[in-house]
Amino acid sequence: MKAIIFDVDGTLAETERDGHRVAFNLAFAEVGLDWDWDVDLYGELLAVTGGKERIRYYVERYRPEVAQRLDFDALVKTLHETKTRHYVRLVADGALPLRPGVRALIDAARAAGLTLAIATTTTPENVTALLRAALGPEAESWFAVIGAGDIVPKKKPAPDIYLWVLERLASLGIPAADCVAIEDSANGLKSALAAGLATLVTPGIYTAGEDFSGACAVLPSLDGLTLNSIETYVSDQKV
Ligand code: XBP
Ligand code: MG
Repeated sequence: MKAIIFDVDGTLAETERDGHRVAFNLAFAEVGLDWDWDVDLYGELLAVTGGKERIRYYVERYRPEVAQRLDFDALVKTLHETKTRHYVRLVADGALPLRPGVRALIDAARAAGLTLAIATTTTPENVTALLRAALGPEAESWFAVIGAGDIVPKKKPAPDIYLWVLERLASLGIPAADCVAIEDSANGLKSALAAGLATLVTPGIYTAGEDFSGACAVLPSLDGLTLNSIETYVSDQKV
C-alpha cells in the first residue's frame, strides 16, 4: 500500500445530519422558502449525491411547481452558494469533529510516508474548511491530491472522481493497485470499486445497513485500525 484515498462526508466526520442538512435548512430560510429537511427526509435525499443535485431531486419529488419557475436554475445556484457559506461557517466553528480513529490513521500514514488523497462529491471549500478545522491549518497540504465536487461531471456512484484522483496519483508513480479507498456509503463504495480500488467501509449514522458487497472490510469505525491491518484486509480479499 502506497496511498490511502479518503472519502470526506460520513468517513472523516459525520457531516451530513448536523452539518450539510442544517446548512441546507439555513439557506432555504435565508432565501425565503419554508422547506424543512428533517433528519428522516434528509436520509432519503442522501440517495442522491451532490448538494445541487439533491435540491433538484427534492424539487422534482416534493415541489414540482418550483421546477417550472423561469429562475429555477438561478435559484438552485443561489441556494447552493448560500448553503455552502453556512456549512463552511458551521465547520469553522468546530461543529463537526472527526470520527474516532481518523486522526490516528492519518498520523500513522504520514509517519510511514504514505501518500494521502481525497475523493469526494462535496464542494472544495467544504473540504478545506473541514481539514483546517478538524486537523489543523496545514492539513490541506498533507493531501497530495484532492478531488472534489464538480471537477468531474458525474458524481458518485460513478467512478469519475476516483479515476480523476487515480490519474494524478499515477503521475506521482502510484498505480491504483497500490491504493486503498476508505468510504462510508454504498454509493461511495460503488464508485471506488468501479475505479478498480480495494475499499474499506466504515458505515455511519445514515449508511448503516446499506449493501457493502465487494468491500474488503466493513468496520464500525476506524478506531484502532493500523496500516498493517489494512494491508491484511486487502490481501485477504485478493486470495
Ligand atoms: C457527500 C455528498 C455531498 C454532501 C453535500 O459526498 O453527497 O453532496 O452531502 O455537499 P461524499 P455539496 O461522501 O462523497 O463526500 O452540497 O457541497 O455537494
Ligand atoms: Mg461519504
